[in-house]
Amino acid sequence: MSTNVQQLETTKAPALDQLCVNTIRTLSIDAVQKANSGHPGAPMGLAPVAYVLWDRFLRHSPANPRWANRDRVVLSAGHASMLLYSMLHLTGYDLPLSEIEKFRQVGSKCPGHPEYNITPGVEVTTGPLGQGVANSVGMAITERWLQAHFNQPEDEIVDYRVYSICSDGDMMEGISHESAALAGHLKLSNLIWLYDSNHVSLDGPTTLAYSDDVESRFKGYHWNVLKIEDVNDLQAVEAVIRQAQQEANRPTLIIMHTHIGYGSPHKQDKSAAHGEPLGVDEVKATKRFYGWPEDAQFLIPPEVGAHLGEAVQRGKKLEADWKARFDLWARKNPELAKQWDGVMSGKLPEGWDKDVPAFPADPKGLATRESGNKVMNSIAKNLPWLIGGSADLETSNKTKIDGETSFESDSYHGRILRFGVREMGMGGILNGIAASGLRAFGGTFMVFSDYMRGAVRLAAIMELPVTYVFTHDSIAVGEDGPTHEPVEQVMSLRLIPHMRVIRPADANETAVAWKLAIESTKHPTALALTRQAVPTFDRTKYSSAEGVRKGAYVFSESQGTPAAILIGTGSELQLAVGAQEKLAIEGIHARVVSMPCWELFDEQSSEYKESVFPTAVRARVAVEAGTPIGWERYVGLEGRVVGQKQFGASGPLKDVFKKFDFTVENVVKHVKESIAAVSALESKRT
Ligand SMILES: Cc1ncc(C[n+]2csc(CCOP(=O)(O)OP(=O)(O)O)c2C)c(N)n1
Repeated sequence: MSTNVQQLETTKAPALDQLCVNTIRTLSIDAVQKANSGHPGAPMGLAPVAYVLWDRFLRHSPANPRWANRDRVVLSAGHASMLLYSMLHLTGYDLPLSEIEKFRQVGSKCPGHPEYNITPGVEVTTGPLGQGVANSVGMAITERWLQAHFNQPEDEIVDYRVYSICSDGDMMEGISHESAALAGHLKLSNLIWLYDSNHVSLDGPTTLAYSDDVESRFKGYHWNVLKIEDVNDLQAVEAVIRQAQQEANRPTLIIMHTHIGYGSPHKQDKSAAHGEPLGVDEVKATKRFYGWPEDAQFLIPPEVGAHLGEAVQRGKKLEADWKARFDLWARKNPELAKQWDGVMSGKLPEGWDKDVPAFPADPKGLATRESGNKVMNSIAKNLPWLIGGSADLETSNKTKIDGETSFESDSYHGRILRFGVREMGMGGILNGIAASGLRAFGGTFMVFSDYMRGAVRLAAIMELPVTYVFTHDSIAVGEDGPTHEPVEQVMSLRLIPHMRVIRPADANETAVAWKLAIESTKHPTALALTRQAVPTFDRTKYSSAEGVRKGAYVFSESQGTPAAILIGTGSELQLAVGAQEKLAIEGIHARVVSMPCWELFDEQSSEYKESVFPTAVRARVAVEAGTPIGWERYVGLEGRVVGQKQFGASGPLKDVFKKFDFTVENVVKHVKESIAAVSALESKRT
């Protein structure tokens, strides 16, 4: 590919436009150069597209980045963050130049990759390639759902578009396949992906590993596919985006032929422009090519500032016009207006949990996936913007919202999301929905949570209150065998900062767990639910399930001072209770603690923690049908863990549990061992 200045294409744009485009480029170049870190190449190539999109199409309000009916732009190629920061700064968001000058420095509003909650105007956190495009599908789904739910025949208050700027890397990642396929199936014509096809990725030319026929691929997904041969032809860019907007039945992919590092005499079209500063001399040479003063840094010509800054007034006007429409609509539809307020503010409607059932004691009980379904439905009835579904496991995950229709291309009001067998896509889509205000849940088998882990982690980073319904939460899955039996998943979800993992023991704990998930405003929640029936404990005999709110609670007190503490989670709480009863017969007093959520327990006061786990009681046994790694933190060095160190086995649940020693007898044995270990230590001390 050509790389010298003479061969570079010349601009076809009028002077002010060109000045704007080059300002975007040079701001990006200068910020990366100053930080001595970052990715200048993509912003240099994409600047004309960003300029046309923001200048001629976007309906946004820089003075109010969270205006509900704004168009969304998701920069899925998060490494090109300086493109976005340049646009946000130039169009008048609260992102001063001083922040751009601190690009990639601690505390800057311009971190290495765009981060939700840090930079006004950044819609979602991106960086792991592919996630952003999946988020954009979730946003487009939300827009269609909001339209169906709130718009009235003569009063429309929702009509925004969702754009995503994506790159070769996004296209290569599997999550883009999953989410694009679903977007095509759902005919999300409000969705436009702008694909930066520059034929270069980090290691070199994309030909090293990538020869997809992207056009055919997307046509196969039922997308409208358009092309821009030269993004420096601003009129062509404008015409194609306009054409994309006309499409009424399909999402649109615009394949744009661009040059990474456009204008750099020695780095254009090379991976050298991808992920490192151009270098002082190359910056100068590039600026010369742009006709830019080569020593100027962070230069914004006044006419550029004035022109792009018009977005602020334009946005205020757009928002004011919308507000007038909105007020009229709200007067006519007061009930809906209340709901709208709830969606946009995150406030739950009054009485949202009034129908959550209390489950009567029942030794036979029911699976927590079953009780979870009942609880979820009782909430869904009073929380109209709770939507969700599963990755083709509805009957297994029990995620069906009763009496509701599916969200489909001909029924966008449906609240049941059908993700197909696409866990990764589901994870990213859920984040896009949650970032748009709806309360979203998604289900799959616990073991497949690994498939969507990247998105789960991002939900935690973004502090989005997504709820994951992860059923079949242990080797108790049984016959399906080791591939379907989670061993390390529950614990590994606990490793993700800011996550809440709740593994309720019975139906009443499940009710509190669901309530906590819905009350959460800042934490994603993973519900670990059983496939098999578990007894519903008699709460007149045992403590109230409200204890779940504290993460761990004394479920069953010992008679007299406890010699040991038994900790149970989920389906294994019953083993702890069984062991307590057996030990009591032998005169060994043990306390049972139910510990469905580590994270909530860790947030409690020292006094509360001491009241549940008195320091003096060091004989402790945790019982959880998952990896024992990590439980040391609560059972201590003399404690024991009845856990699952290896992969499971195929067989009836009872046999599998027996094979791996999940029995009351084994728990009793471990308690005695722990008591002996503590005694041995104490006798050595005396
Ligand atoms: C999931 C994921 N894998 C790897 C990376 C690291 N990475 C960042 S950019 C990049 C190359 C992407 O190339 P492309 O998307 O073509 O971007 P361009 O070179 O056009 O800037 C890679 C591998 C990442 N950010 N996310």
